[in-house]
Amino acid sequence: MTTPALLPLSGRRLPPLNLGASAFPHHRATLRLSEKFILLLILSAFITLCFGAFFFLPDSSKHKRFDLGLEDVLIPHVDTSKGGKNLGGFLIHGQGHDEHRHREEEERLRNKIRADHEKALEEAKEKLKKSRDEIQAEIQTEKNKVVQELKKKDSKPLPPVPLPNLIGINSGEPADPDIREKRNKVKEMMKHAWDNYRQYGWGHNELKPIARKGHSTNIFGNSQMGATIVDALDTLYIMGLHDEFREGQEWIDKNLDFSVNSEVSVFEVNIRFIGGLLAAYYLSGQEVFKIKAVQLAGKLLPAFNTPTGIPWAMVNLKSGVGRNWGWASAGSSILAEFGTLHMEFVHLSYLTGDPVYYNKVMHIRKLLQKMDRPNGLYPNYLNPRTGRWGQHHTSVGGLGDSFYEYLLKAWLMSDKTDMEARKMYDDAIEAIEKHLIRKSNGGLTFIGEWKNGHLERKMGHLTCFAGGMFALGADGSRDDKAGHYLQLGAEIAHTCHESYDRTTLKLGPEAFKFDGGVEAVAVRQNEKYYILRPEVIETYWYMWRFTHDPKYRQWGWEATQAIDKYCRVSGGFSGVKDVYSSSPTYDDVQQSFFLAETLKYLYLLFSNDDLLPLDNWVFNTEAHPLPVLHLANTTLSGNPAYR
Ligand code: DMJ
Repeated sequence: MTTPALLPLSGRRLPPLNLGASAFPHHRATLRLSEKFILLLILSAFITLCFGAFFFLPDSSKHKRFDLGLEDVLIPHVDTSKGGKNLGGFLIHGQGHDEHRHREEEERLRNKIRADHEKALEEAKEKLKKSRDEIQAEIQTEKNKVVQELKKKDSKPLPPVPLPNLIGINSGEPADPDIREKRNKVKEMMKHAWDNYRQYGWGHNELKPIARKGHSTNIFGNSQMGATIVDALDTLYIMGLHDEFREGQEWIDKNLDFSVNSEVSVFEVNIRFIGGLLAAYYLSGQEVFKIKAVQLAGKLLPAFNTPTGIPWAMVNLKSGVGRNWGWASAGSSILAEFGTLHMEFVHLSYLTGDPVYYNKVMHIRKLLQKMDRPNGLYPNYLNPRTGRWGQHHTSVGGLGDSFYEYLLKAWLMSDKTDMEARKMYDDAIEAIEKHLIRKSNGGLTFIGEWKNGHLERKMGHLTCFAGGMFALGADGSRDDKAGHYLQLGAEIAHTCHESYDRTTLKLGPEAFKFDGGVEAVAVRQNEKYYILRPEVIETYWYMWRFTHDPKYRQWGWEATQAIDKYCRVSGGFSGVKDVYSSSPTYDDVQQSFFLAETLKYLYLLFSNDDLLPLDNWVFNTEAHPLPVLHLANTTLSGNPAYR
């Protein structure tokens, strides 16, 4: 008996059900079946069973019978000692039973089958009488069940991992009342930024504090993934803003969904989302953050499907299709983007026991190691199809910056065992010092940009992070040049402070020049803005940790006051368009990194060193702290022993 033979029962074919198959591609076939079709299928199976049972019942005259398992037809108290055999659940009885009793039972069985059959037919007819709306509602219920099942499957707990030593997550209260007050001021600013985002931009990526509505940029595609929530979590945590942390966690748990048809920046999503989620996981121990980080990482992996394994800059989270920025030289991927995945991806492999993430970033490293470097410098552009450099432009600011930072931090994060990363860092920094770092006529050390054999004497705000990086890398440097690198860090911090101090607002411009009598000042109008960036304050904090020179706290306090005075509005904090103007206009964006980085580094600057000590924590480039992994004598090649 086949299903089509039953179709006339319904009198008409229902249109095939569409249970949102696009959302659940692997359930596509099932979900397209019509509901009636499913009913009829069940019915036909039942009828087949009934008729089969009816026609193939053994003849009782042969005094043998199979127990069908129906309670009301069971022969009670079968005694196998009287010749009955138990064969794997089927009972075969011996001869000598009363024939009349068997006929009666057989008749009763036939009647029961007939009655069940009729009942099933009635039920099926009832179902077929249902209105379209009722059927739709039932479909919806079934669909919800499938969604719930899938969710359960997706969020199944990951293998347990022994957590590294998580030291200093609840410390840092300074004894000095003046410093405590400054620290509290920073916390109050965080609260102002968060509360306004909470009120006007909740769930959007960022906030427009003047228009008082959500904001997003192309780095997040057209998604609404709550970038500010994810980016801010660990800052909330270390500041003790636990209610705010919990509302963020709740939103992430209920709403953060990566199955969106949105083309996002692999780099930005990695540093802000994966970094933010991993840090929140390590600080709070809440599994949801780890699970979300791993889900998201899975969505980024298709970006690595290029001929060389160098990932595309962007990937569509739903389709997995990747591409590069239109503006990048010759279709290239960007050094600071594909070179800033290492920390997060190593942690993903550590936490999941799956080497796929580790292998992806190690492949990038190996490929870079093999390539010729003009003057020992890494160009910012690399074509992921050909594996060849694009334009020979090298920068420690935008397009290059965090690649160098991650070489150093890979070494630190490995408990200083990843010597390959340390060597690459040392080699790169040597070439940078030789070709890019100069002293201005006025005695300011600056880092310029190398463009096709020519040094541009311009430094970006982004480049100012390098002061902290040099200080962080001083210990363990080649030829014991620790003092030299700490000094270099101090000089960069000084130069960047000058770039702030020489403005009207005491906030630094986006880029500043050292040319034609100009020193640490922006020349072009479109380089005079300050968008709440953290790099200068980041360097103050590292320099403070390594030297405890009070000037770094002083400079940090100057910046705090300037931000509060010129960037604070009633709806949050905004960037300003011209730091040299006494009546600046706002850009109306509260960047997520303001909460993730700028305010976190300020808070750390006014905290004791036992809050997130640098021997135990390494900050990713978005200031998300990740613990040092003590992996000496181990590999991350998927050995379950290290899960
Ligand atoms: C942040 O997202 C990160 O620090 C990144 O490495 C560079 N730019 C911004 C902040 O300026």
